[in-house]
Amino acid sequence: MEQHGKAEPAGLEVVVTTMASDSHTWNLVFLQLLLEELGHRVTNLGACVPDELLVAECRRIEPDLIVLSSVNGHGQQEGLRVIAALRACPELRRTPTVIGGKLGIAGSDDPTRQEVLLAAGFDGVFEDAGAVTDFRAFVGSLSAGVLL
Ligand code: B12
Repeated sequence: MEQHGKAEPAGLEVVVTTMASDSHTWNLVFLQLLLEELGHRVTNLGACVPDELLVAECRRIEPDLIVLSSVNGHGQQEGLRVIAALRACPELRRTPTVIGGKLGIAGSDDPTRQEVLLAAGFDGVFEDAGAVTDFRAFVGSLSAGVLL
């Protein structure tokens, strides 16, 4: 498997961020603490991150994993825009990138959302009740080198 980022035995280098419209922060704090507890290093870009800054920071950090979180209901729309910008950078084209939270305004039961986001380039979409458990398993497989 091709190696991405600067993964060391000590854990993954992870960027946690939300997107331009979203001012919620406790979701980001939660994800940072969860990932740090699992032994990974986190750069938390905070709320309302403009696309240009998000992409520039990811290019600078060259993370092993990018985690987008959104809860204000615009996550799907914004996620589609941001994943296109990330995948347009050769160095981020294959960086594992996931999105989660409350991604629309009609709850988590939109059957097409996951499909659309995965087709757009995300490696994982975590939205429903089991989101955190599934995310932990995803991160575990990444650490074990399964997806790197
Ligand atoms: C506090 C809050 C605010 C505060 C935020 C302050 C701050 N500094 O964060 C303020 C007042 C600013 C705010 C504003 C708004 N809010 Co608000 N807010 C909340 C509230 C009450 C709590 C959010 C919170 O902190 N939760 C604690 C964290 C830890 O939980 P969480 O965010 O849900 O994240 C969990 C999961 O979603 C999941 N998760 C999140 N991201 C990810 C990513 C991955 C990869 C994974 C695996 C899991 C995951 O893990 C977390 C832990 O379980 C929620 C309602 C609620 N009870 O959830 C509404 C809520 C999120 N807000 C909502 C809305 C609509 C707004 C506004 C649009 C309201 C308005 N008309 O102005 C604005 C939007 C502002 C903006 N530009 O984004 C809606 C979103 C609706 C939707 N998605 O369908 C909610 C759900 C309220 C509601 N029921 O309608 N809000």
